[in-house]
Amino acid sequence: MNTQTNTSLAHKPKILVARAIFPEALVKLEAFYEVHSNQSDQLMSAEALQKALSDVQGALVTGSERIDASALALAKDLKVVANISVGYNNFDIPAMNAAGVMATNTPDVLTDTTADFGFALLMATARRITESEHWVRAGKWDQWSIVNNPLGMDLHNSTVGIIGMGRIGQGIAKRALGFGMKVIYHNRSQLSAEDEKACGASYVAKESLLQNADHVVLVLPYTAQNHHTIGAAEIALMKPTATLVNIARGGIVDDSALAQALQAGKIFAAGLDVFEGEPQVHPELLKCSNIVLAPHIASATEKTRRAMVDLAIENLQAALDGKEPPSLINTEVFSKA
Ligand code: 8YV
Repeated sequence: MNTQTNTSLAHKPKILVARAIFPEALVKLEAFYEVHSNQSDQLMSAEALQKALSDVQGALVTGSERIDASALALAKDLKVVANISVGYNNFDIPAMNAAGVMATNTPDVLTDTTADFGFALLMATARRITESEHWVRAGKWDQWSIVNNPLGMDLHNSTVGIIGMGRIGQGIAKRALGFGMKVIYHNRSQLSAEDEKACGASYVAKESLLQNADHVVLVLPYTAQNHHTIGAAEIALMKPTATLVNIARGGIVDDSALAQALQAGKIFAAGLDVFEGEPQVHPELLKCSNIVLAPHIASATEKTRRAMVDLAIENLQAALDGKEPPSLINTEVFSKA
């Protein structure tokens, strides 16, 4: 790890920036803190992270850094870990509570960017855009054809089934309405009548969603209960013409079962931005042509990534100033402090 320390500011609180961030954001932090930053962007080992957290009061991390009891074992001064991510399945919240460490995330600022991407992935998947591009690049396009061109599935007038109807799920539903799609959804809890109306969505049981949707989009948070929400049994309920899009988290889909289903033509196609064990991708998925693959980039526009970093910094600063961070997850730690 290439760790840089600004030693001239030793009287300032120490913080860790676990991954590369925008240079301007680093400069902003250096005005207030003694910053230990990992601008090499190389993922730290668990041991290096534990050591790096041992003498800092705050840390900015991403979804790739696991913050659990072991990471916190030597962290005697740590007050806050600010995730540059809305999902926080990398946080062991009970362990952070036990250590008295505030956990924060970055909701709202990425909702529309992520919903845009979910819709883009859905369109690319249904209309076989990457498969078509590979076909053109491979020189296989020798003539226009009614039937011997990559034929896709329509979005307009189709039914989209959204599993996980938080802010991003609702954003996708609103976009689907613009395409004249029928929107059904499944969620831990049903939305208020007002929210359902705003995104034209009807609540259905998971089985009914899988049976009726032409396109299934996954936007639920990863929890132990949500592990393999979609496996072989769920795929078996889907229409053979259906598509599946996962912009949620790896582990929500059983990637091995999905690869088998895609290879056997049990569903039409899949679009994946997240993978079990990413950045590794299941080798059988790589063999499928009816798939669109992306490297976990749903929030990746420069404007949004800057907004995520800024919100994470705001959270960290509030916590270190003794104020309640705007997106504090474990409020009990703040109220006890
Ligand atoms: C992050 C994400 O880029 O916010 C999330 O939950 O999935 C992405 O926006 C990723 O988690 C890296 O921190």
